[in-house]
Amino acid sequence: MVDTKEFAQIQKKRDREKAMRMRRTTEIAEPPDRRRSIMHFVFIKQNKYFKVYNPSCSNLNPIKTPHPDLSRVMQMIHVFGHRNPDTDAICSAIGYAYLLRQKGKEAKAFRLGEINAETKLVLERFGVEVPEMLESAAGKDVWLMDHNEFEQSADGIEEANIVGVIDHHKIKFSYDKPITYIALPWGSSSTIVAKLFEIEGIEIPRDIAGCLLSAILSDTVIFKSPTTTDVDREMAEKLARIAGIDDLKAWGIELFKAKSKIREKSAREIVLNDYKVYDFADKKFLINQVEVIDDSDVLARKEEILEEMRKVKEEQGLFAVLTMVTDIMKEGTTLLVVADDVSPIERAFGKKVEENAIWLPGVMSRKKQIVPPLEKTLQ
Ligand SMILES: [Mn+2]
Repeated sequence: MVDTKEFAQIQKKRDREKAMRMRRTTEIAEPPDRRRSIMHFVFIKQNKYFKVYNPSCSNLNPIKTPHPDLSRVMQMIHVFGHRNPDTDAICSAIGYAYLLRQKGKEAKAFRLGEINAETKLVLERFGVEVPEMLESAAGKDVWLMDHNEFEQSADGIEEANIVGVIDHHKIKFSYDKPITYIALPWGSSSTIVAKLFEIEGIEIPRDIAGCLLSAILSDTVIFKSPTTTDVDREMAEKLARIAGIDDLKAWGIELFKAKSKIREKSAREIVLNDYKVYDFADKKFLINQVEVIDDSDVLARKEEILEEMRKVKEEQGLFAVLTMVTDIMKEGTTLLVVADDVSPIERAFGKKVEENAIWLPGVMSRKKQIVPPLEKTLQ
């Protein structure tokens, strides 16, 4: 048993140590030369948004035990979104790399694949350069944007030094050391980036605002997707004012028109338009999405598309290839299905697959309305 006196002494000692730690943290934050390298972490700790960030604590006590990565802090940070990038993957990376640079870090946005027609339109409209392609992340300091699964990330990600993650997808991430992980269930990663500008008190330039705005419109399907939150709407309006976009919705439709120029695309390009590969209890699903203003162009080519889906399934040894043909005006999705066994898919959506298709009214979002029911049925 510990007696009261001894207990009080232990308590006192602990308080003293805590005070020392706190003092160190403040001291470290002050010298201007060191400030740059660790300000990020100190800022996060002192900020009222602490809970949201849930940052690593080891970074706060570098004098006592030098953090192994302090020496690398000024190395260039590679910021990138997922493979087969969409507008959010590209624009959130462009926005966050800019924000990091404003905070005195060396950071650059990269891409993990060719940009789509929509992203191209956005970058041209706001005069932003297409990010460089990243061949391998091995040995590099990286920030993952708009994804957290290694399967969707860069080659060599296992050998990269992950500094942080900003994402709005389900968390399937584990790492062998503490990092900054910012996850919020908002409509786009670009909304989170815009919020970070606000929190840091850094002004968003016009071109970055245009990129972030476009990514919000794209990811939320002009606010029609059930993933949309009030924060997305608020942020989009604020960004539109900065970017000089008067009619948000008209710009959104223009983006979707660019994205859905299906006639110019080959069946293969349609099947691999915007896909992600998922592993549901060892069954690999490739789930692709095509968002269109009018689905008749795509559905007229259904047989040709199904044929290509069968080829992709064979080539990649998949259990199923699904193509969501989402009509943003009708607000629904025709799910094209090629699978070893359609029964789990039928159970997941409570409907029969007829002629390789299921009509799903109201379904707009892969991650919220397609992935969860499949995962639930299969696991
Ligand atoms: Mn996204």
